[in-house]
Amino acid sequence: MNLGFRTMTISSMKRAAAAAFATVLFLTTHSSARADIADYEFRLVQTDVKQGNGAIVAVRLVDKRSGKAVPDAVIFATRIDMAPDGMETMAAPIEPLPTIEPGVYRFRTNLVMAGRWRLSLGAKIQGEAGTIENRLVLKAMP
Ligand SMILES: [Cu+2]
Repeated sequence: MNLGFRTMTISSMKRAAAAAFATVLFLTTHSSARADIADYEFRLVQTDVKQGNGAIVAVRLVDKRSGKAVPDAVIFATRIDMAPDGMETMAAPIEPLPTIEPGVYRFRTNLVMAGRWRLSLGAKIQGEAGTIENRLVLKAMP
């Protein structure tokens, strides 16, 4: 009776260990194939933008592994300021524009001053955990 109980316990432990091992194996093999939020980045479509009100800044969200543009990201944070030229407090209003090309995200802003501007973006990507946060530097041309 006692022996039988122990045998059963050991065999069930073995089963549990085997199941746990299989789970680890599954997660390991599958996580290596899965995308990570670090596999994505925003890139400026153009680094030089005409200075002034109504300036349009466009970024492409890229899957770095394939180089393909990624549509349908949810951009929840945008800020544009002159931090690269030592004017971090000099920020401009920025608003999203409708998408024309999938994976390209456009914004209208007011680049009141010529020089370097920093565009900060925070976004969520469909099917990916975590958030992407990028800071891009563009140049407002007089
Ligand atoms: Cu400035």
